[in-house]
Amino acid sequence: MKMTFRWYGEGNDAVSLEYIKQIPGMSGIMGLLDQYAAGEVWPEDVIRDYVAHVNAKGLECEVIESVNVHEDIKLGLPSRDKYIENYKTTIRNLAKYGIKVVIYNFMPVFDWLKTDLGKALADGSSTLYYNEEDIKGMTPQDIVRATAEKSGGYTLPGWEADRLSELDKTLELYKDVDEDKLLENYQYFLEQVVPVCEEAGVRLAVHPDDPAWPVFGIPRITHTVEQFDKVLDLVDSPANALCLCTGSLGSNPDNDVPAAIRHFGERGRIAALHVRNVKYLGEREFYEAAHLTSAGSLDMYEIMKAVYDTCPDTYIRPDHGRMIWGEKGRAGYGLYDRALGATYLNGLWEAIVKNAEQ
Ligand SMILES: [Mn+2]
Repeated sequence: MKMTFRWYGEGNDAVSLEYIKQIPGMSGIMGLLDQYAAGEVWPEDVIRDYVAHVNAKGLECEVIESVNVHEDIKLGLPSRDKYIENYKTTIRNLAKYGIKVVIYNFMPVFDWLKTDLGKALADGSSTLYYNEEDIKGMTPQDIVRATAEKSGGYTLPGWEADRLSELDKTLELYKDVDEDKLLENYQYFLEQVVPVCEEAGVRLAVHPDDPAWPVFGIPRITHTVEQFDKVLDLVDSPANALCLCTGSLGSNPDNDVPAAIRHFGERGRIAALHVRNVKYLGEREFYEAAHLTSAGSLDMYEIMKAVYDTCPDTYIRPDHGRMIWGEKGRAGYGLYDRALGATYLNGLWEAIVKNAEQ
């Protein structure tokens, strides 16, 4: 297992690489270049400089997140071929500089969705929160506006302004796309991109829908074990893999997260994990809790044990943290609570490893 940390790039993250390096047991980062819109090629020289910069601080950069899939690919529009070619070029460019895993998602229109980015908890910390009741009174346009207003001026992955400015048009186009059609469009994408990944030595890792159910009646096909089985069967290759995000998949209590890790780990199809805890408050209502098992509703020991038993060589990062100790920053991506999370997960890991060696 390699413990990593998400980092948004110099000038785009309140957390420095120096601080990340000081977290015990941190091997590297999961990086991203969010200056590029979905469908654009990530240029080779920019990737080269980015990786060299991270390496110079004593950290690895083997995982890249948020190489976003252009909406036209998900919609199956004729223009998709151009964007698929660009995607292949980006994969090849990333592989040249040592990237082994590329995390992406196949969520139409919306990426992750929360109804409050700074919900106050009883202990004075704040966190991301979702309540389906709040969504019911909102249009998709409302939620985009609310999320942008609460971003604190930080870019939020999946909420790129240029993409969302076309929201009305995009929502109209999705009226003709049901789950079967979306899966068909997904297959078209994977059939072209996965062979390029195999050749380049990169594993594509799809991130689950967050939350793990459809929103605003838009189809979503990556939030249950059965759906992921279908996705993995579209192109049966180790390069067609998952980034199992425990907090996204686990937002729905019907998903047994440790069992899902075992299922896909045994199939050899987990390339990376985001590990976070969630606390259920009611039907489709939850907040992102501290990583500790007792702070939320997921069993973090069982999660790490399932990783150890079925995919021990994977990349992990502590996912979203709360804002604690007065820290201000990008929602979910402060330093302190994620560092605590990494340390806690490393502690669980040490105990699991030592217990297994006895
Ligand atoms: Mn995640």
